[in-house]
Amino acid sequence: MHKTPVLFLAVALGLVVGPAAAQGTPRPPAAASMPAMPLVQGEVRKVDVAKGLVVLRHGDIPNLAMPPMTMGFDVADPRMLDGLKVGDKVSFQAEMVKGKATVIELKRETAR
Ligand SMILES: [Cu+2]
Repeated sequence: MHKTPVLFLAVALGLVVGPAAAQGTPRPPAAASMPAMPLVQGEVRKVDVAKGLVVLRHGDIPNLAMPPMTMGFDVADPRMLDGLKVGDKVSFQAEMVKGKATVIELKRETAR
């Protein structure tokens, strides 16, 4: 079919390696010495700054062998919760710390 001109245009505009491709796909485990801590997508359901707790509806967390669900997490640093609101979309990394699921990295998506 007539795909060639479209593809050419996409390449010319730099769309082939655009942000959409980079965002959706989980990165393969990093080589070298970086620990393979996957970024997980989530949505904020509740924030409790005083207790350092956040309830997230989260996607698959491979490193915790956890399927998608809604649950509470401790946060490694309460400052992560600054300005966080119910309904915010986040990407985060979670780890078991002293037997509790703990968010060790949290980034608000800039969508809104
Ligand atoms: Cu969970």
